[in-house]
Amino acid sequence: MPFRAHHQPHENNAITRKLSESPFIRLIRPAALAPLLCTTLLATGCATQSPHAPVADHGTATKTSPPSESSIACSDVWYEIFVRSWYDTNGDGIGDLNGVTAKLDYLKSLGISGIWLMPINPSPSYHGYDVTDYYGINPQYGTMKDFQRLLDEAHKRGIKVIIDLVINHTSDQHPWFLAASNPADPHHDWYSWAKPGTDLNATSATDTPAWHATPSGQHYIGVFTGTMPDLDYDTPAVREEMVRLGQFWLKKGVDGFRLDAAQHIYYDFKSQDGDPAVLKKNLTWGSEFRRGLDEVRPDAYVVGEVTQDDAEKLAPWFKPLSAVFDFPLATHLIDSAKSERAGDLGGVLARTDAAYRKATGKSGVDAPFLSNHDQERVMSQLDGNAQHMRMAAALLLTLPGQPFVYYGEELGMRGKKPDPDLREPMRWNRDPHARGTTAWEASTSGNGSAVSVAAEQADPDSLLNYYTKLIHWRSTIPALRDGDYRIYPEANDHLLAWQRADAHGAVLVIHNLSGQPQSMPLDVPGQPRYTRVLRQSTHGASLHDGRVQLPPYSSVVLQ
Ligand SMILES: [Ca+2]
Repeated sequence: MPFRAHHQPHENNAITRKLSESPFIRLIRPAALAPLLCTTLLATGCATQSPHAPVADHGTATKTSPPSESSIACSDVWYEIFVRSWYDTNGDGIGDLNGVTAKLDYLKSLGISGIWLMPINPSPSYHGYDVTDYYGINPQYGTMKDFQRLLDEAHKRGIKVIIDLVINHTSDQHPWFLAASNPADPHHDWYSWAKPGTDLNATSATDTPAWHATPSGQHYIGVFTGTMPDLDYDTPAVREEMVRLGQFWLKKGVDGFRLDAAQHIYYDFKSQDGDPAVLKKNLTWGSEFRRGLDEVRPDAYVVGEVTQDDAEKLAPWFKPLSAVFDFPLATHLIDSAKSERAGDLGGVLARTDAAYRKATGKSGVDAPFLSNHDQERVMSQLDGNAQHMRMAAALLLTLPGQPFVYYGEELGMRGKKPDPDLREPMRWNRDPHARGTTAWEASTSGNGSAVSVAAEQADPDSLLNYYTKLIHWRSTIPALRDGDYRIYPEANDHLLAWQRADAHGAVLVIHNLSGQPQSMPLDVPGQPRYTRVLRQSTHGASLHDGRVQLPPYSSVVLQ
């Protein structure tokens, strides 16, 4: 289901105040302002989505403009935050919810329109993916009041907030599981127990032992580890509880969820890999959950973690959920940036778009990303090559859908496994020990003082400013943000080109992945004629004699 913009009057007022302070608005004579605002509104139709585009939100223009197609398919750039590593406001070295609030203006200036908070519930682990109280806030991160303030402040800035919902499994210290070992307790049926004849050596869907023993010698399923017992979704009370849980957080004001381990709700054993009956049960559950959320908030954005290796296997999930993360695409994007060759990426994008369009009847539903908290950071995958990093970012941020950026990615932070090294403290200052920088673990991944917000904000050519520029391309060019994907034929393997088209017209995006200048013909039969360079990531792109000339490692948008 498409994401619908969440318009609240108080948000719009906040944006009006912000805009009246913006240099862009101040530069324009009042007489010129009204038509410009109207035109822009009609073109974007996405008032709370475009942080740096001039947004008409005062009265008449909003009311008299019919909702445009683009307001239905508004495409946000999301940002994944590990709260523990983000920003510490009380000096205990641990990031906190007030720290997220404190840095909303940083995200706003980057152009982010939504944040995904990794688990914020109480949990015995540092990462939080084993919850002991789904209705509470991890006391290390703050209080429910802090969370409410974070939601209010984010919404004032037009930034949506989704939270991680870790509902495939609980912690083995969750009161439900502690009670469940008693077969007479109603919670016993909330988990899956071995019966006589069960193969206790079975391999789980994540390639670990599936069965684990309690101290009393009963065996239960834990698809990831024994400390994460899987809930049994065949038990109606479990499904009802999780709908209640989703509704609880929507009523608090969250804008949706990231569903952890979504495919493992019913996919427990390796032997079930690719089993259509298991997929069907998962999708049926997803639809039931979605209907429950719809009762409170039909526009809630729900993005699922489904680790499958091609778009055909991901496509069915786009019916119950708003989107699933595009894991296979991430690999292709990084491979192309690294090899400086398009390879099959153009074909992958076309097949992906076709698969999702077939499943949903829409374009632009994808949730692309480069890496997340479970994967080697992009800059490490690219061996620290700054040009390749820029190309990967440019590919990501010119795609259809709702791209996700992992915190620190925009700085070029590095990090390889083990997991804690993928989740190191966000680098705010040149000095890693500066006040506010979290210290729950040391920064060991070789992120020097130059890889910091302070250093990169001061450098116009920094990766941070590159991300900011690309995200703002997206917020100021409606077709780039909300348009659908159309393949554009080109034969040069160092180039990647695609069209993005909406009701207002098409733009052509071209990336030169290589370190050499490249040129490309634009007089392709059957394709629109592009005659103007609308944006370029570096200087020196030009159009003449029916060809576009591209400097090394550059991206352009043509109209
Ligand atoms: Ca703290």
